Amino acid sequence: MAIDLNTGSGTGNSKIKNSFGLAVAQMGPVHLNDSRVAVVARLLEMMREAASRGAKMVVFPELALTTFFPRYWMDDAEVNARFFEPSMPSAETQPLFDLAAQLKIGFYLGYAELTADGHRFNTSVLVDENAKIVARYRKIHLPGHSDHKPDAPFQHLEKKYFEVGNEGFGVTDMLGTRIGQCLCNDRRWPETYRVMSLQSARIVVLGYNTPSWNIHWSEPPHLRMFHHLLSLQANAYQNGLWVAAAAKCGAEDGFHMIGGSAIVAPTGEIVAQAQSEDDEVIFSNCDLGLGETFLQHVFNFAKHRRPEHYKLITERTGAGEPLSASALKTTQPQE
Ligand code: ING
Repeated sequence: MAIDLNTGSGTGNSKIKNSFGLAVAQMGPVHLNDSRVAVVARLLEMMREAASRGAKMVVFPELALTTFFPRYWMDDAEVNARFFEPSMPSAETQPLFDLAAQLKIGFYLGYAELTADGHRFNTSVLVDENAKIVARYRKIHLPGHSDHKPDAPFQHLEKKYFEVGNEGFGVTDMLGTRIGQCLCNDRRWPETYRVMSLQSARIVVLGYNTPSWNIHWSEPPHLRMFHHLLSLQANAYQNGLWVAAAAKCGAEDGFHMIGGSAIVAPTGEIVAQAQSEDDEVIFSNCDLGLGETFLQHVFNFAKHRRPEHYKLITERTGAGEPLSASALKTTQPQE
């Protein structure tokens, strides 16, 4: 069924003609010894709160079911057994799906995926209002390292514990609109959003776990929050998107991660932001037509983009030498 992306069928009790009630459920710390049952109980409570605010969808964080375990050097057998999900839903997460179906609310959930044939991904899923998993995303931009840095205050072993995602940046028609998803470090890369906005996404949702400390240089702490919000705001504006980002934050066994969960409008403005570093639900009635203004004019992709001049973006991985004048020249495309 074709969806008119600009009228949507969102509910939301607001005067906005095509409002979409969107909630972000920020999580406070999850400690090494916290059980999945205890964590899921927190998620259930926030899902109820989100539904009570009129949300059609609630966004949970990256790796929402466990502590941010890439900060620890562990052998694979232990890490697989303690932190990965061999199935979704599982016995512990089934209550989340049951409540979602009861409340008729969709959700995004980040978790560590262990496939039947032993592959490991940092994964998120989009679940519709009937608790059906309608999309899966496997994190593409993996930060950190794969080697053990014993002298560092903590590790960041996403390149050890996860493979690069192999299913691309897809978008999904659900809840009366078109939604894309990504994870944490992906939000810092403009390519992430552009690929999804070129597929006409109207909303991009994501979870993150962002350490406050930089183990590579003494980065002033305020820059973590600044760069996080800058990434969301710039890319929301430049792609005519609503962007919703859910942190898992606070000090997990003493290791601090930033909060700053936010909902950002296609204007680039922050319309809702978490104030705590604990479990907290933020909500906005999003006008799905708001992006139209930008996508019809300043960011009218079809009218203004010139991909014939952008080839380096997909041809080169790292920065290299300047292109020659002749290589820079292109033949004007047929109008
Ligand atoms: N965490 C961090 C993030 O991208 C990071 C890692 C922080 C990279 C700051 C660069 C700068 O938000 C995850 N999990 O990707």
